[in-house]
Amino acid sequence: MRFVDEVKIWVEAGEGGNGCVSFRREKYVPRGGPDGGDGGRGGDVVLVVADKEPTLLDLSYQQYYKAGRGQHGKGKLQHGKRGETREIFVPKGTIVRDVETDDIVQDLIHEGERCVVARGGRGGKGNAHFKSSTNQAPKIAQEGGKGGKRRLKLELKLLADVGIVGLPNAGKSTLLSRISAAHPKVASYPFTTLTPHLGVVSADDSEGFVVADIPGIIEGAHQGAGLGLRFLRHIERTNLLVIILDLGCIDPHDPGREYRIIIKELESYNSSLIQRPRVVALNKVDVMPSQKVAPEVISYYHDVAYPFVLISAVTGQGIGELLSLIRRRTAKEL
Ligand SMILES: Nc1nc2c(ncn2[C@@H]2O[C@H](COP(=O)(O)OP(=O)(O)OP(=O)(O)O)[C@@H](O)[C@H]2O)c(=O)[nH]1
Ligand SMILES: [Mg+2]
Repeated sequence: MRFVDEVKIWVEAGEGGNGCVSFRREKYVPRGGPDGGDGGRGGDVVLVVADKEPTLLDLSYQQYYKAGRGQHGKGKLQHGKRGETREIFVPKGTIVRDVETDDIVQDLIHEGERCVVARGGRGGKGNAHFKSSTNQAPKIAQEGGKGGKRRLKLELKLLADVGIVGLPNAGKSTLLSRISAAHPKVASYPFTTLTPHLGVVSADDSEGFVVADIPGIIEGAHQGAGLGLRFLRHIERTNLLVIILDLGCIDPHDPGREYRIIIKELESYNSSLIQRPRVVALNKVDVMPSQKVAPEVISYYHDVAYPFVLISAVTGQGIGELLSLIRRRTAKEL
């Protein structure tokens, strides 16, 4: 399935129905007064958060959404019916912006949350409202108001507590599938993961947390290399980053090379990401037993990227320690 995390749409609320000009006509009631009913309000356009929508995919097929118009008023003081509300379902984590002003209209987080993005026009008043001592038979009624219309940009930023970042092939997806029930694709070539995946890590004694696995980033991603940095938006809301590195790729003569690339790319995307608490996981320790890991590598990570942990996403070695580090580091936020 395609993963769509940005769309632009037009929304237009319904016009209000017109008020009615009518006079009471009944046998034995000569010159019955004005009895024109009011028009109904136009329908609103409302965004509704629904779990069933994992991405903004459905909205990318349709760009224009209009709510129903209010019915016109009728004689005998009958008011027009309200126009039908137009509901648009969006995933959790959708940020709504007005394209013209670029202001955030709403950040939609909770299941069932609703946000009126275009208000229906008011219903016009029927002539019954315009009767006065000097005008007993008004032949005027009000037209319905126009419905609001605007262009919106919807941006999905997944809601996760922990984000896994790393170069392609480092083992991000393997780690996610190890610690949660998610099954992202794992393969021995770079850029296996093309869209973000979420997994829930459950715990017996405390609340579980949500982990996001995103596509790999490479040097120069901020200039568009590889898949670029656009997927980093899905870890922007996390409380902690797990930076995962492939031990086999680390050169003891320059043990920080890969690590620095990741930090630099995170910084180019959003400098607040490098202030985020983080844990470094040196992966694939099964192919390089811990006692064989060069002391330069250990001392570099000890000094520069503390806390770090040696893990194997395949055998499970060090995963318990990684999870307890994650829990400890996020204890305040989670
Ligand atoms: N030996 C060993 N291999 C691993 C380990 N973790 C991952 N791998 C292998 O490394 C390769 C890449 O793993 P993925 O989980 O797909 O890596 P990724 O970081 O998600 O890669 P992209 O999605 O392409 O960015 C696969 O062949 C995995 O089987 C590990 O702990 N030990
Ligand atoms: Mg992957």
